[in-house]
Amino acid sequence: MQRVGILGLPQSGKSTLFEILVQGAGAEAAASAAGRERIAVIVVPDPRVDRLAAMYAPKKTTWAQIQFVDTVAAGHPSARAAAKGPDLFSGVRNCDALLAVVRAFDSPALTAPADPARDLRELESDLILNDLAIVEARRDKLAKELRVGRKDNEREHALLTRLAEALEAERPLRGETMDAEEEKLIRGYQFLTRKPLLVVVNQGEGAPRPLPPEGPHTLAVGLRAHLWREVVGLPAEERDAFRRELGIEDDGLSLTIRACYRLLGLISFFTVGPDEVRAWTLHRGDRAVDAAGAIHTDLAKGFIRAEVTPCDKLLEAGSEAAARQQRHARIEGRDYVVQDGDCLEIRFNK
Ligand SMILES: Nc1nc2c(ncn2[C@@H]2O[C@H](COP(=O)(O)OP(=O)(O)O)[C@@H](O)[C@H]2O)c(=O)[nH]1
Ligand SMILES: [Mg+2]
Repeated sequence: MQRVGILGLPQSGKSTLFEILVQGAGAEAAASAAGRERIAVIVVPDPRVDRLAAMYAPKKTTWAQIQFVDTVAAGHPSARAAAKGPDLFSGVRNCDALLAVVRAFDSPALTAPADPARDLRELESDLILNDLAIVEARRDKLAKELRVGRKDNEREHALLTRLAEALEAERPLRGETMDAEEEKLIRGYQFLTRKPLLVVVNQGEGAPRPLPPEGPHTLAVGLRAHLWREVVGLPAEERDAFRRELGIEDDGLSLTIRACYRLLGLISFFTVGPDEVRAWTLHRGDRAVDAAGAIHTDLAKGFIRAEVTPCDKLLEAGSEAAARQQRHARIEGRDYVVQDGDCLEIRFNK
């Protein structure tokens, strides 16, 4: 399951967004063992799953899931002093992506007027310093080894030198190109500025502010935390009507999750039948054999072929038989690149 860590300066609206996600999905949040984070497993809303479930009336319907982590304020001077270096971000270190909430509304609790670009710079520079501390500590150790003639980590030393240069020039590592071997060398460090970043500009109630520029592995969306918090506070059946009244088309949960999927390059495929209709998560570009492996390692090991029907065609046809008759079902091999919305049936040798 993919994990997204929410970061931001104090009072930017992190916890408000987290509540929107938790309540919107009808989930529950749990405190982490250290007590510094709250974690929630969120069911990914997907109207395609609803429609497939209506068609099959299965015994069980399983939606995809994604995890969100709400942290204590990062980048706050007192938080910075309290937590020594890397520890400040320990709660999001093992996340697949980071979500930075920046404040674009004026808050009575804060004297500084809203300046999303300034806050984003401040947060990014905290992340950069955190990565730089790790890079430098490791590079010093490797340099000592090199001096006494131990050359086995020469490649890593050269790479870390390059990364240190980027960080010192205040360039996050998201923009650095690395080959597969280099990726592997640094994977264990979990560099924060290497993680894809979703910037959520909390627009407040006023005129929306421009979004920061998007870049490599960086997306930006606008959010109206207060308003959307009110909407999810209503009973589920009243939410749509209230949203229409306010002229809000989207809801915070769907918008945030869609953005995370886009940021992480995720797609969904489905398995369908009278027992279960289920959504699964893959990376864009993954093959049929990877989809089989997501379901069970045995299915990947014994993979023979996949029967593929795009779910919109299946829903249009109304039944598997009709979809076959209309030639929407195809047989594909292990290297078939799975498309978002494919319904897959994997044939395999036990
Ligand atoms: N006016 C306004 N206040 C907001 C908005 N979003 C959050 N707040 C308020 O800002 C304060 C901090 O929000 P919170 O989510 O706790 O921020 P955190 O410190 O980043 O977790 C709370 O009093 C929120 O009610 C918004 O969109 N508009
Ligand atoms: Mg908070």
